[in-house]
Amino acid sequence: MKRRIVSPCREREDRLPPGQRWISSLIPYDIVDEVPDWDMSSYRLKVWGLVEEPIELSYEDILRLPSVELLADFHCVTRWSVKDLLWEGVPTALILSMAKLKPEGRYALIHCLEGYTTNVPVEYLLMEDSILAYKLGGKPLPKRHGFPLRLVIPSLYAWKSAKYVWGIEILQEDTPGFWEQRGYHMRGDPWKEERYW
Ligand SMILES: Nc1nc2c(c(=O)[nH]1)N[C@H]1C(S)=C(S)[C@@H](COP(=O)(O)O)O[C@H]1N2
Ligand SMILES: [Mo]
Repeated sequence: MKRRIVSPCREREDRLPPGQRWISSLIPYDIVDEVPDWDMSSYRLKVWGLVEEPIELSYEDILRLPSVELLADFHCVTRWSVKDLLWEGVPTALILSMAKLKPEGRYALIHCLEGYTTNVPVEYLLMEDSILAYKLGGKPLPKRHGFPLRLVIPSLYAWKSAKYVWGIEILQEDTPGFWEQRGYHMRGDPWKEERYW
């Protein structure tokens, strides 16, 4: 049996963060109108920056890594939340341990295939319920929800759960991504309503 992780956020007494309401299913949000198709033969997940051993993994390499199932809620800053999504993928902590984080590497900038970026403190990538997902609801991740690989960080607003991920850049300084440059919060904790500046 695959290891199943239940996000601790889902077990909180205040499971629904302040100012949110439950809706029944995900609404796709994208910064581009047309999400391009990717050439999967040349796709690589890269981790670089403040790590001892930069890594490059093909999609096949990723599918061979130990994976987990993750049951988690999803909270968009536009005030909708979705309960109990079942993801499957590789813990981001595993990927970072393969790359051997340097102690001064405290922030990550996540790079996506269509040009989106978002920044997260490394401690959030080390949480047991943060994964790079390639399945949703037991099926291969649909393109509109982030194929080939998407980050899922249940303890932050959904704009940090980047779709179409190809890169994790480890940095010393917190460096704003796409929405963070446009006024979204540098951290984005839904229970603290860290929506905008
Ligand atoms: N690459 C990429 N990831 C992204 C976005 C985006 O525009 N590009 N939008 C974010 C936002 S604002 C939200 S609410 C969620 C939506 O996830 P969904 O499209 O799977 O519903 O994806 C996040 N990840
Ligand atoms: Mo969002």
